[in-house]
Amino acid sequence: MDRPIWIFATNNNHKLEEARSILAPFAQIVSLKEIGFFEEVEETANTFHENALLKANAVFDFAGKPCFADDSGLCVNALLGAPGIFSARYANPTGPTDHLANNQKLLKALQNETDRTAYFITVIAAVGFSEEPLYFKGEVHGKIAHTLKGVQGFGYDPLFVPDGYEQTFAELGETVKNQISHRAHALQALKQAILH
Ligand code: ITT
Repeated sequence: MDRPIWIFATNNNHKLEEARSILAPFAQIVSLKEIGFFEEVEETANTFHENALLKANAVFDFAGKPCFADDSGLCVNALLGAPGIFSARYANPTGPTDHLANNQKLLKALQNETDRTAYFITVIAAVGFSEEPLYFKGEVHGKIAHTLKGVQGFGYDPLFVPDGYEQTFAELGETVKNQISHRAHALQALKQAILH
């Protein structure tokens, strides 16, 4: 049977690669570039759910085909959930995402903290699969390291040590990350709901 075509409404190529590697056996994941969508959708809402829906709706309005978006971030307990929905814009609220500056700002914010527990969260909004939007959530819990370690992945991966491991996501690499990450859990839930 032919795999269904699902558009992934993201401008983040790392997210795209992760989704393709997790969902490839079940669905063809089409990028925004492939459908000719080059707008930057403003994330103006206050929740992961609403921001994911903004991105998914904008692309669904353009393409009219089933699509999903992922809004995600890192929530640090000692920082009362920050950077949270502002994870991409943590060090540079109005300009482009600077992952190194984000990681450095996080290390500074935690320099006097003993509680370094944190979790990544992904909320997927899927539009065009049924009458109403569908939502899928995934989390992975762990700790923030004291220095950046590893070169794989993106964003806060060089600082995030998932529970049960001694290395960061950036050291562990995609095979491990794609089995246990927030995004992996949310994508598996999407797959289960749509394809059973
Ligand atoms: P799109 O909105 O185009 O999908 P984005 O990178 O701007 O791409 P978000 O608005 O969801 O995505 O912001 C996610 C930020 O959260 C991202 O820039 C990282 O700082 C962090 N983040 C999310 N998932 C991550 C992961 O798997 N590993 C490391 N950092 C992650």
